[in-house]
Amino acid sequence: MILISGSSEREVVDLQQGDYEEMDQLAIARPLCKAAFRVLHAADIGIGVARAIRAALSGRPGGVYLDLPAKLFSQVVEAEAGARSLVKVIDPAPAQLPAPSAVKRALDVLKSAKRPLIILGKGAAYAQADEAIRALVEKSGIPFLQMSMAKGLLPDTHPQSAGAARSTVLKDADVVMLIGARLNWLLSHAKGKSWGESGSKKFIQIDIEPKEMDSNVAIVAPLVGDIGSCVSALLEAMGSTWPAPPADWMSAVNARKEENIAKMAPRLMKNTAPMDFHSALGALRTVIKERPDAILVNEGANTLDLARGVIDMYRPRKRLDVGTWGVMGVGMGFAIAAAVETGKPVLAVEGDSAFGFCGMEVETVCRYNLPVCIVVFNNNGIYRGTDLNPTGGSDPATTAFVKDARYDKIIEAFGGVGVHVTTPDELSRAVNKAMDSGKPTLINAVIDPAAGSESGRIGNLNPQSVLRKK
Ligand code: TZD
Ligand code: MG
Repeated sequence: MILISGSSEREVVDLQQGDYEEMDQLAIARPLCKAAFRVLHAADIGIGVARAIRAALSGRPGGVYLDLPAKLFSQVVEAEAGARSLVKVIDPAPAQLPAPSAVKRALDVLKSAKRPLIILGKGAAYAQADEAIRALVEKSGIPFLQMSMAKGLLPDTHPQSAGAARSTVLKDADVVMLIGARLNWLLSHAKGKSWGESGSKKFIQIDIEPKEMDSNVAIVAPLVGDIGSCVSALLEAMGSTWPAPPADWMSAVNARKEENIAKMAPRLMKNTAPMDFHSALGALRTVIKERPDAILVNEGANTLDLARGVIDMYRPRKRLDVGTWGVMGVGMGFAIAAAVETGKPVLAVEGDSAFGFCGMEVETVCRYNLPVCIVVFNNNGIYRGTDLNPTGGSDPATTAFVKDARYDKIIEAFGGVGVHVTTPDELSRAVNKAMDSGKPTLINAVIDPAAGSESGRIGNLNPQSVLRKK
């Protein structure tokens, strides 16, 4: 993303003389962006934009800020000189080939594995090397996990998908090959109970960013390069015969998968009011199965964590969520951008609190008549709607919202379609209708306020009281 913004006059800002909207925007943007540039002369716009494009797209992609002070806007150049000053950016995301020795090292480690695992991250999805990645995974025969925004790179229903046996494979694998996935908090930094015995694993890591290696634990086989080139190099070096992973590992993974899928199935099919997260998500899971090209936007706590596990994705880059930073309020912006950019129907599954951070954008959705269907999982609050004020005072708990609010009325104010549903059947009917019609729709989906848990599925990250622990 390149953010281009006007800014106040340099002289006034630099001397802090009190300008209208005075702010040193470049300085503020710099620590938050991959690169930040300022253009002071009209003749430099071409080169400024070229630098911004290259910075955003090369290596590990990232956001770039381009600062255009007020004085620039009044400048003029001859049309012809202006046209000549524009720069065509040649090869903005150049291939970065891995060293052959690094490819061999990675394959040697992979071959030695008794219980191998592949983890695909969003970097793998961004790389748009879908065919090569699928070929590598299938040729290796290794079980794989897909991080949230990698979901759909291979279908979540693929026979090698270990999504339903996540905790088993993380704990028991002996060699883990990361493809465009960071060992950040979403993977518990590769430490702790969920990763089994400490030191029990070897990591192979494919990433375009050399600094990513050894970020949290030692990487025995770093493979630095763009993912398409790295994966192709691995495929070629694997040759035509590559041994399948040991059968006992595959059957252990499959047994756990089947057990977990069978355990989950009845929870996803319950068709009663009030809905809980699982029964509502069970309905939406079918919608996406039948409409694999739709784009799924997702934010919230329980609404996010459970949807990630329940809703299978079938195509790459169709799932947009809060990502590594877990920021609430991205949902409507993502939904609008996805609808405008692709013209495809968008399903935005929003916690009621998450929706509150960006809900006013339904006006934009209606103004541009975008094919966006918003489902607000209304459980009367943040995580749960049943919390009590711990001080005993008359104010509601900080996590509890107005009871039984009708979010569907909000979109009606702008001419969109509002629907109030209380059962999974009603929910799927309403979503299918919205997706067929392409009309801006907001569905208020009533969820049992007692169904959620604090912080969704990441309550383990909350600080624990030393006293309570005893
Ligand atoms: N503020 C911002 C900008 N981002 C955040 N992630 C938070 C606050 C903290 N936070 C979460 O991490 S999830 C969440 C907040 C406020 C909302 C959870 O409530 P919800 O979801 O209604 O969206 P569920 O389904 O009730 O759990
Ligand atoms: Mg909620």
